[in-house]
Amino acid sequence: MPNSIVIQVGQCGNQIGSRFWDMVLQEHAKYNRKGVYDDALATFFRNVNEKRGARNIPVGDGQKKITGLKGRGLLIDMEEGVVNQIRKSPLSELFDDEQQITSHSGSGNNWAVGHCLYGPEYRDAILEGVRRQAEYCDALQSFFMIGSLGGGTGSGLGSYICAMLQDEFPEVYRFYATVSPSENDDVVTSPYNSILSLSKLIDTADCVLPMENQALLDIYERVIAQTQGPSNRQKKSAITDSGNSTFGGMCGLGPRKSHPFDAMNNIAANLLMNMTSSMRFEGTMNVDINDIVTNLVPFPRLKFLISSMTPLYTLANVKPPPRRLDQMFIDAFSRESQLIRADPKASTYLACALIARGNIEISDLRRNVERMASHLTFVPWNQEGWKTGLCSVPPVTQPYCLLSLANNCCVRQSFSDLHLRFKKLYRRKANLHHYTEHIDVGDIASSAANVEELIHEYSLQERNRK
Ligand SMILES: Nc1nc2c(ncn2[C@@H]2O[C@H](COP(=O)(O)OP(=O)(O)OP(=O)(O)O)[C@@H](O)[C@H]2O)c(=O)[nH]1
Ligand SMILES: [Mg+2]
Repeated sequence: MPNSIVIQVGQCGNQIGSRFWDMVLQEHAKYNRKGVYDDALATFFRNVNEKRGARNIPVGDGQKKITGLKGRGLLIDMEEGVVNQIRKSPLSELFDDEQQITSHSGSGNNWAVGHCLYGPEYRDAILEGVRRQAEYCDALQSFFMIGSLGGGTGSGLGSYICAMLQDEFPEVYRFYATVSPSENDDVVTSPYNSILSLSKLIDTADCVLPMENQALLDIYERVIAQTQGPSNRQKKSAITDSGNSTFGGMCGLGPRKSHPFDAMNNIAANLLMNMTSSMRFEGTMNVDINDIVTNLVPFPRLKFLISSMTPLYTLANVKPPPRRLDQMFIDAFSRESQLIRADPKASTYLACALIARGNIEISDLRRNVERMASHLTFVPWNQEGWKTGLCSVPPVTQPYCLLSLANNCCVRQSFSDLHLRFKKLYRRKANLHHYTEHIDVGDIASSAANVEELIHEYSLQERNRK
């Protein structure tokens, strides 16, 4: 079974990463009752208790300390706050000191500080950390990076690390889950950071999974509205995992304060969980991570996959109202379910993957793909551009769910919005001097041109629709 390493960078990256580790543990705890170190666990965890061999890994009650497992991950931030919180939580059992790389002052919401100062300064330490994790793997297949576009560390250092991985591990797939800032974001410089970071990722990642904070928030609010519960507080905790209950599989985060981003981060973490479900569990039609890149990225630069997950209440810890399975497929293509604010049905698909989990038959998949295909527009050269997968293991609280990953031209809307916000600042040279201390103004202009070119390339595909 292939192994993957998670590299979480900056505040947002580490906070989403924490949710991921906690939830992935829950999932394995539910389906690995005997505590056997198996292929499924090996994807993201290594067994560090050789004496125990493959057996007796404490799994499943959410109480016992983890003593036999370490996560295949690196926790990187140029300030200490978030990583210190992880250190104080039961999740800390998962990570040795060598897996945590922090500094003191952060990148001050400045991409250039993260990229040009901290990048070279921490390169050796980070590379050493990655190498060590890679050595622990039997078959390292992919890196999953997580970070925001709007801050300084996730965007600046994160994109630096992605380029470093491209140089040092060219044969290992680089997936990058990005979070774009909402318009009322409190980081004034986020448009600069986003454009500079995006430009680097166009050239260095194999596949980017863009999410927007506004879309995550909208989904969260919709889940709350759909969730039936006696009180608002209960409804909220259904998705935010409030601090009162132990929320975790083998370790649990234990009692802790819920964080405003928790609900949104759960959604983001679910994306990574579902995407890797068929790497981790058995299924009649497994979709490997290679398959996703090969099938969904037809051109090296057009590698941005929009995602949706249905039913929406999969994201909440509540009992689903009875609904038709087919509705889940219809919803997966709706604007409201997308993790960016864009409408794939009104735009052109280059390719689309559907990964279904749980008690779903191949015939359900076929029927729904056939039915949906007539409502969607695919590029003329890839009319049958579907990739489908079935993983028999459902998410923890629901009988089934569906992840859609699509290379769709509507993604350019997300970049156009960021580019517009960038231009507003750049035209007046507002805040620019913070960047030109570290990079040439020409570098900023060429990054913007690179993103504009990407928007143009997606527009061309759109125009070529039949
Ligand atoms: N969804 C989500 N967004 C977050 C979270 N934390 C921060 N953000 C968003 O990320 C952007 C700021 O980036 P951060 O991740 O805080 O910055 P950083 O990478 O730590 O970089 P510096 O603090 O500037 O060194 C803003 O758009 C925030 O709204 C989080 O936990 N979840
Ligand atoms: Mg920070």
